[in-house]
This record gives sequence, structure tokens and C-alpha cells, in this order.
Amino acid sequence: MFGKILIANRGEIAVRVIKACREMGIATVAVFSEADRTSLHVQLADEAVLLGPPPALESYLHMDRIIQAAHRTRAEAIHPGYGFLAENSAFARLCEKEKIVFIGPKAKALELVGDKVRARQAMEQAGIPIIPGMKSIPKAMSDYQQAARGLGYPVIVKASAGGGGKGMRIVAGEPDLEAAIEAGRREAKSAFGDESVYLEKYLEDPRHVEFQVLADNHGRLVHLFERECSIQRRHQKLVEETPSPALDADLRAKMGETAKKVMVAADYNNAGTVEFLLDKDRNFYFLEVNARLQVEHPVTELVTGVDLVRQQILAAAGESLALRQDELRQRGHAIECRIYAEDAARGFLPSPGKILVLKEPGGPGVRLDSGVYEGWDVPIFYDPILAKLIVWAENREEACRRMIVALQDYVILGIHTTIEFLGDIVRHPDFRAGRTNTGFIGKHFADWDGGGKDQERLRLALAAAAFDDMDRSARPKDAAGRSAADAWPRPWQSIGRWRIGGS
Ligand code: MV4
Repeated sequence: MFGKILIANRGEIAVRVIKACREMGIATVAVFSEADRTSLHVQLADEAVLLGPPPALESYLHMDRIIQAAHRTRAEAIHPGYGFLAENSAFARLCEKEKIVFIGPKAKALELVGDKVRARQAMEQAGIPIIPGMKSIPKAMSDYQQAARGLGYPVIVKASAGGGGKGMRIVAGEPDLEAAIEAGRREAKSAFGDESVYLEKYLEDPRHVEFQVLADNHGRLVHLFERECSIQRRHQKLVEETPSPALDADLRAKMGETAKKVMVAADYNNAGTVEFLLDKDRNFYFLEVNARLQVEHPVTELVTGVDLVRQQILAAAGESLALRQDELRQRGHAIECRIYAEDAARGFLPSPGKILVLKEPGGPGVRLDSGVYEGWDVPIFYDPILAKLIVWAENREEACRRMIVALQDYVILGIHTTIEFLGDIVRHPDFRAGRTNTGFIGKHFADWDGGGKDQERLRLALAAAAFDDMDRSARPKDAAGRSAADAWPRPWQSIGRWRIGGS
């Protein structure tokens, strides 16, 4: 087993990986940018190496500096987390050349699944259902027109190098096709440096259901069931859960076996996720492979009891997978809510700044994967995820109730977060009934205003009071040594009544 691992990431996922390493007796190296000197992951690791200035290209995306940090600290392996270099085949290759183990799939598998058109070809050959559409990149506009007529409108333009919605355009009819292809090309070119786009039949409001897979380096693999990820806004997931309310045992078994076939066809190793779209008639189609540990991995951990990060590390060290498909079970129900530093009432504007008050939920079946602490300044430079709140309960309804209470117990003042927005999602009758699809947020929450001006004034007043309270040691004290700020109750330290949807 490795003696020391470098974590090439920041925030909650770096903290999550450090935790797994500590449990395994593995020393940890954090890397950080100048904007992250005081970050939690830096404080929790055994060692930390400064990479450079705040911009990701100068720090968390700077391959040479990360490799150098690994050499200097004698780390034997690098865990990339998600985002940044996690699915970068050039980085996986560089690690190999430098004799550092990349904790993830081989560069060749990363290349295949990173190329959507090649992946579609490979999956079709393996007998996997793919969304009807093109299987190569054509030259002429007339080829696109012909393909679109054959598929029938609406169609969707997708970038071959893409993923996550960049370069995508929905086209209602032939008059809009050329402009959509041009726009998709430009966006793909600037996002991925590759302007290749292709067409698929557009599926209306599908569900997004993905399967977790674990594979070792010796050809053994299992799936760990599904995650339902339909609650998204502009391709940013907000709520995930497992089991999916849309699957029965039969469909689950079919999709799970298909997910394993996908990974065999991709010659895939380590942890990965196979994404499917599920239409209203319960047809499922391969969408793409996410070649990384995903943000939403904890819901799978809570219902299967498997520590996915530990499994990633074991597999990367060359150990044989000790899990057997026929021994894996889904027990109970898990839901995850993503806490972003964003103002949900104002178009999800980023909301960096100092966390003045932080009160965290806990209790039975409540897990918080967090990368923040009270008094810390949330920097503006990176993905705004602060934490993930994950709950487990025996069934979906109990899990919803547990989530609602945990969100009520979660107080962050000083910056805007998605906490209140998430509470309204989980309380929504359609969510409660499991009636979710990728159109849910657009349909029910397009103009959510967080309770309006009154709620906003209250939050501001509480934040101001909390700010005032921070400096209480400087206040004049009475004979007993108490300052005025020690008076109780202090409303900004309380939970409940003043909050939207509070008790
Ligand atoms: C689609 C689709 C409908 N039809 N493809 C969005 C992200 C990218 N990975 C693929 N996506 C979609 N592809 C066809 N042929 C609808 C989406 C889509 C979506 C997919 C998964 C989760 C959320 C989504 C939100 C909007 C659109």
C-alpha cells in the first residue's frame, strides 16, 4: 500500500480524500493556491505545498508544479478528486512517465470516454443502446441536414469533446439548424479547443440516471447501483438520490449489467460512472462515462456501505476487488443536497466572502462533507461548492423529512448559499412524490425569490448582528467579566423560526 498520497484538489473533496487516507494509515500532501492558504484541506493534511497564484491554470491545473510537489514530498500516488485534472489523459500519462500512480483510470480509457463520438461508436459495437444520432463528424452542412431529417426534429447539437452541456443546442426545425451548428462549434472550440459537433435525436425532459462502477486492474468489476440526478439547473446538479424512484428491480438489473458492459468495452479500471438518459417509456440510452469520483458519490456509500475513495486507492495500488456483485445490496434511501456559495434568488450569482456564522447539522443518518469553517473567506476563483449535506433513512419519505430538518439546522450567515432553495425543492409535492426529471427546476423554480425582500432584510440584519458579535472580546466588561454581547438569546445564533420553512 502507498505510504503517502498527494491530493491534487481543494475544498470538500480534498477533505474527503484526506479522511480516507487517514483511516488507511496513509500520509497526505495537500496542494494549494495563494487564495487557499487558510483553507480547510491545507489544515487537515500532513503536509502542504504552495502551487502558485489563485487562477487554476497557475495552480490546480498546473501539471508540472503538481508533479514537482509530489516528487519533493515523495508522494507515491496522486488523487485528482473531481474537476481540475481528474479526467485529463495527458496528466494521467505524465504521472505514469514520472512513476507516480494516478488514482483513476488509464490514460487510454480516459481518451476513449472523453471523445463522445468515439465512445458512441465503441458502445454501439458492444451492443449498448445509444441515443439515435450521428456516429461520426461530417464535413458538410448538407450532411447535418440529411441526418436531422432522418432523425426527425427536435434534434440536439453536441460537442464531441464535450460533456456537461457545453456546446449543446436544441434545434426545433431545419431553419434553425445551421446557426445552432455554428454556435455549437464556436462554443466547443473555445471550451475544448475542438470544434467537432454532431447531432442526436432530442429526448424531451428525460431522467438522468447513472450507475456507479468499480473495477480493479485485474478485470474484476461490480456496479454499485444507480443515482438519480435529475434535479439540475443549467447542468449543475443540486439534489441527487439513490435508489431512483424511476427504477424497479428489473430495470435496475438490466441497466446495471449494461453499465458493466460499457466499462468492459472501454477497458476501464478504478471508479467510474455510466450516465444514462431514461425516457418516459422507460427506455434507457447510454449518454457518457464520467471517469472520476463524482461529487454525488456519498449517496452510493450510504446505501451500499462501501467507501468509494478507499476502493479507488486499493484498486490503484493493484489490489484485487474484494466486493462481489451478489453480495452488494441497496439498503434504505439516501439524498444529497449541494450547498453552493451562490445567491439562488438572483440567478445563482456567485457569493464569495467571509462566513460569519456557521452552524452545522448532525445526528443519526446525517453526513456533512464540508470544506469550510466559521471565519473563513470563500474565495471567488473556483467552483462555488461549499459542502454536501447527505442524509440516510430507511425509506424515501423518512429521508426527505430528515433532509428538511437538517437543512433547517444548517445556518450560514455572511454569504448567500443554496440552503433555503434546496429546502423548498425537497418540500415540493412533486419532489416528495418522486416526480422528477431534468425539467423540474425550470418548471417549478424558474423565478424563485427566496421569500422576497422581508426575508432578505432579516438575513442582512442577522448577518450584521453576527458581524458585530464577532468582536465581543473587545467590549467593555461588567464586574463579573461579562460583556453585553454575552447576553442570551442572540437570534443570529439560533435556528428555526426566522428561517424560510423553519419550524
Ligand atoms: C441530451 C438530452 C436530450 N436528448 N441528449 C446534458 C448534459 C450532457 N451530458 C447531455 N445532456 C443532455 N443530453 C439528447 N439526445 C438532454 C440533456 C440534458 C440533461 C441531461 C442530463 C442531466 C440534465 C440535463 C439537463 C438538460 C438537458
